[in-house]
Amino acid sequence: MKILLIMPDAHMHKLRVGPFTRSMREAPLTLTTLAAMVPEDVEVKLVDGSVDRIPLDEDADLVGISAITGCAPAAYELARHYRGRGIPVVLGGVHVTILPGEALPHADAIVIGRGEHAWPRLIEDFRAGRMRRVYREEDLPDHVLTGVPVPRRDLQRRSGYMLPNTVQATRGCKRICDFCSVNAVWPRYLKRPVADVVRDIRAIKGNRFGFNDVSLVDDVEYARELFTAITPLRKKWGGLVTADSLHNTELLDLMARSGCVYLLVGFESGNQETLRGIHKGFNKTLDYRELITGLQRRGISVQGCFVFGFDHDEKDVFAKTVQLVQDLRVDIPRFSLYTPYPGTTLFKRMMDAGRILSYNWNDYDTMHVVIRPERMTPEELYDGFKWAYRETFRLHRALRRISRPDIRSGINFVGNLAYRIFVRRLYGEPRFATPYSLANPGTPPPPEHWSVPAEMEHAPWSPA
Ligand code: B12
Ligand code: SF4
Repeated sequence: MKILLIMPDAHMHKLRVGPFTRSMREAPLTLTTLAAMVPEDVEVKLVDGSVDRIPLDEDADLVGISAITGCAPAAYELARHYRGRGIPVVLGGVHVTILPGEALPHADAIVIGRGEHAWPRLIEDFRAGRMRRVYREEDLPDHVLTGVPVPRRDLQRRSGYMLPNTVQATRGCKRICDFCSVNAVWPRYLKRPVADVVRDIRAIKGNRFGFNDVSLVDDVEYARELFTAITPLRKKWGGLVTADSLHNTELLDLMARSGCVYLLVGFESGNQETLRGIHKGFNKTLDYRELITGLQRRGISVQGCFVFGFDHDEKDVFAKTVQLVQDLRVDIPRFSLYTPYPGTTLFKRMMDAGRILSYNWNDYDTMHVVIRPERMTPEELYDGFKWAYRETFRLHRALRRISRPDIRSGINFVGNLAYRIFVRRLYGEPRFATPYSLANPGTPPPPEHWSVPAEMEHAPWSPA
């Protein structure tokens, strides 16, 4: 038996030089984790469309496709293709978990939620000729996520990623920012046993890795235990944390000692009222400078994320933010557009207010304007967003940010270079020419797309 596991091309973060394609991001764990659950006697091939060509003519007995919202239309298109060739297709991932009723007609079977347990069960059922249409993650009583295998990194094209080694210790987040999908997908904060995480890090060849947890230090006790356990491994690592967690200087020291050299922090806005409005009032704008210097003093590079298009944003927000990231000397700034992912409170609020401009999931990459902004036109928001990117990564600004004696790594240089290339794409590629897909803005997901019809819940799959 042969299984082909695919992630569609996410387009962003891609660097093409001649025939070479590279993702300027970390390697996802999605396919490598799923591959590790496949029985040993089954051949498995992994294809990440962001770094590999998708082999449309490949032979396989079963195809599994992972979908995040921005890639859902591409996932459905790929599913149509392989099903057209007579190969059964399983869909899973973040978007399938949020809108299972939308995904189901595109697939022979879907997996809702985490794949550990459900995916091996599905494979077993498929081989025994009793696959069902719908599989769900099982309940975990203690918020402890056991049974995650060591990812099959050997099956992924390592040279395709800026950071080929990734590890995940937790899933979910205890906060509920209004725009964030995380709570719709992982309603509970789950922690893996520290010993399992250490096992995965030990399995890494090389001395650098990234944690792809969305909120690594939400549970401070757990974080302490984890960082203490990985310190002897003497590896350098990066990850994502919330700004408020950076007040804990004891934890910061521990992180730095354990090898942390890079953190992505969602500052989102320089306006406290905006932060309150998006349920992220735990970010205190007055503290930003101190938090950033606290990290830099410890040799940790800061990728600071800011979002445009909030209801309080006036037309001067772009210039103000460009100035702010310079003043704060954010090592690697990153900008996104306020995007109402389905399942979030923002989605509901925008839908009720009739402010959603596009339901075409292709536009949900935080690089398109999909909601009507409150205090400017969609075009003004889009132009301002692109302008802010261009200005921030002008050579003199980037150089000023990165020419500092206290950060020793090449991370800032490479990060700023990557975004300078991204700015060229923002201004050059047809996909970024208009605020959203004007010709195909889609329609709202009907109620039946949010859940699985009762009669399908235990329905058996039958080959077409
Ligand atoms: C690596 C990563 C990426 C990679 C690849 C994403 C991908 N999967 O296609 C890249 C760099 C392309 C990327 C880009 C973006 N990303 Co991203 N990314 C991640 C990140 C940090 C890690 C993914 C991962 O490895 N998870 C670990 C694996 C094990 O979990 P998993 O993918 O959920 O898979 C499990 C289950 O879902 C299930 N499963 C998944 N797929 C399948 C398929 C089958 C067949 C089966 C059976 C099961 C199954 O089984 C797995 C094991 O349990 C996640 C956050 C996170 N920690 O998950 C965000 C995340 C997926 N990204 C997100 C976002 C918002 C973005 C960007 C918009 C960010 C940006 N501005 O750059 C862009 C979007 C690009 C686009 N065109 O749409 C959101 C998704 C929101 C949504 N509703 O889609 C997440 C959840 C982060 C967040 N804070 O909300 N991202
Ligand atoms: S944006 Fe960050 S802090 Fe807010 S809910 Fe999402 S993961 Fe948690």
